[in-house]
Amino acid sequence: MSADTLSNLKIQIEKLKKDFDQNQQINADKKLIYLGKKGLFNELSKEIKNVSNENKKVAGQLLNELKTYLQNRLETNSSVDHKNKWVDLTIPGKDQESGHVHPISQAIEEISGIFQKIGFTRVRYPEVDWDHYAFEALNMPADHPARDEWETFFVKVPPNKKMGKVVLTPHTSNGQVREMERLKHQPPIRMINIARCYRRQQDVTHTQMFHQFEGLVVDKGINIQHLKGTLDYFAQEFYGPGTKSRIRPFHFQFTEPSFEVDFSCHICHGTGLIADEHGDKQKCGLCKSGWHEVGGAGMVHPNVLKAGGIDPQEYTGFAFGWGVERTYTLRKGLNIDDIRYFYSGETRFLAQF
Ligand code: FA5
Repeated sequence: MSADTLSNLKIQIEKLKKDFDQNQQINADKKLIYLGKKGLFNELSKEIKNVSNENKKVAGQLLNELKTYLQNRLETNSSVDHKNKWVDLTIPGKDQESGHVHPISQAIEEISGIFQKIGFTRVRYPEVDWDHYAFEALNMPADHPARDEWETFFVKVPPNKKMGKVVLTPHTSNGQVREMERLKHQPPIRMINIARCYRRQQDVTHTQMFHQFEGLVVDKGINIQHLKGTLDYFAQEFYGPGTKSRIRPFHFQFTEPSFEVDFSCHICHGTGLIADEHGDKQKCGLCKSGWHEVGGAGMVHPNVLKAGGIDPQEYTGFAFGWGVERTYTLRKGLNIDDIRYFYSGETRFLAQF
């Protein structure tokens, strides 16, 4: 047991030395990380309490040697010769690492551009909004069971008599009636609303904060073909030529009919099968079915048009709402199996984009 602890300590000392030698930071930072009060050396020294009494002396010696090693290295690596007090100005400086736009912000810019090319206007609506816009005006009256699907965070403030409680928006559909109001109930409407959304969900495909983009088109004579054409256009623009879209019957309270939207898989091109090294067909490992689901869509429910002051006898519309993270991770060449990485602050992950 005690020998084990001593050999563990030796391993950790070697690891720390290696880590120190590979660390490219400037000396002042390294000094703080390794020899600072809360530095790695002091952390490791605490291990001595686990070493048996008979081995404590050896452990102490090893730690002293480690400290001297680190101190010497810091001194020899320094561009300042402390003994002679001169500075070697010819030593090249260290490049400042420059950051870049977050991959999800890049995706948002690209998505906005794609829709702006076909006449959609990018809008922003509150991410902390009234229940009225998030649910009530979307044909989900108080206590309607459909509300449960949105796993909503409610804000602890007094409710408004007309607008209800305050919520962290669980979807960008809150922008639908707001846009109808902004345009004084006068179609044509062609909006793309991209914003943060919040839900009580967390796993490899869900985060508590995520982004959605919501399209809304309202005009005279708008039908499902316009929706399908828009989906196909986006599929080709965002995922590349040959990508197809598919709609499947679904249910949302605020669209009728409603659909789930899928895009064809870029690996197996919608077949669900790929050939292995012997030419035999195997199930596609990415999609398993040929298609990836990205979100919902449908024809705007007459009650939603009415809530926005638009006559459903005169106008019709379509709407769609998809997750930016989900849409982005399905892109060719990206193999992101956990969307939580986007918000982990892990620079080794983010630097790849
Ligand atoms: C909606 O939110 C509807 N508002 C979409 C809609 C708009 C339908 C307009 C019809 C007309 P849904 O709950 O399925 O639908 O979410 C849509 C997409 O948002 C999901 O497919 C997923 O891509 C993304 N999404 C939902 N919850 C999360 C989450 N917690 N983390 C990451 N992405 C999420």
